[in-house]
Amino acid sequence: MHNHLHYSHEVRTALAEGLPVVALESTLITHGLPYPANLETALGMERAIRDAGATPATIAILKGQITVGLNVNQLEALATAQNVRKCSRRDLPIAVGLGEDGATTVAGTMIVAHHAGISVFATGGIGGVHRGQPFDVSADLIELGRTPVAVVCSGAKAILDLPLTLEVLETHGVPIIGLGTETLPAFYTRSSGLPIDACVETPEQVARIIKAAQRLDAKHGILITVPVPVEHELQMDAEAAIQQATQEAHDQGIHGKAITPFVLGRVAELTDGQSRTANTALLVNNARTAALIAKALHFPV
Ligand code: PSU
Ligand code: MN
Repeated sequence: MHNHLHYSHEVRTALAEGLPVVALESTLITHGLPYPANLETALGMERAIRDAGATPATIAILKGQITVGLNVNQLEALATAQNVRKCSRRDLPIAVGLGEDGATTVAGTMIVAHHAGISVFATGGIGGVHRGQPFDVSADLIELGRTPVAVVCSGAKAILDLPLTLEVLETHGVPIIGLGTETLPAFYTRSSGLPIDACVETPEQVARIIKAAQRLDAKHGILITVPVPVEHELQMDAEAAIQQATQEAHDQGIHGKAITPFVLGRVAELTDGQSRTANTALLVNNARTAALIAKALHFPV
């Protein structure tokens, strides 16, 4: 355990006792979902992890202090705050050095989780390669290539170029495992049709792969993909809504950090809220699944 990190009492105790802990990111709270859905989802993910018998550790930077495990008041403050810095690898020293509030992305959360000794992390979709902009590659992919944390997700953000994202992950040596799926999940829907590296059926099998990577002294992460639950899969054509929203963002000159919130908000409108239902359902399901994997890692049968 690194002492430059601040731990909640609950997380500190769980780590000291060698109990299963699941890391959670905070960018989905500040930049991924609107209030109050963001707070409800964050609390729902924490509850799912506790119900499954593990301890949740939501990670963020509070006034420059890297914090592992947030209480309800801290989650609520983040969920309603404006102008929180979105912290990927390059942003962490800035937020810490300047005493700012920061929300960690997948990359930022992996770095802190690894320092804290947490090896399983749950989220919705990782960053990836942007459509039509093959040099706009999320730092998430590079981090997966160099930090040994298992990331449980439902694929990449729906607005990305999935085939190119898979190519970059392959280059960086990141295994992509499907838990209950033979293809890469497409976030709002269960299958993109794209091939992945292995299909397994149980959290115990995932734990065996993580253990094998640890024995190999692997420096890279592992991507564990879990499809959105069948009953919450988007029924309409997600692709058409995503393309329309992306075109509107382009036409209105929206770019940079503003693109994801704009596109996700428009997709929610265009799908009558169905995309948001799928998004929250997969987040809670991934949290629960990550807890089962963490338990299988800590208490092998
Ligand atoms: N997926 C979503 N919404 C989000 C994100 C992912 O549906 O807001 C966040 C995650 O925190 C992810 C980050 O790590 O976006 C990637 O951002 P970038 O492309 O700037 O690296
Ligand atoms: Mn990006």
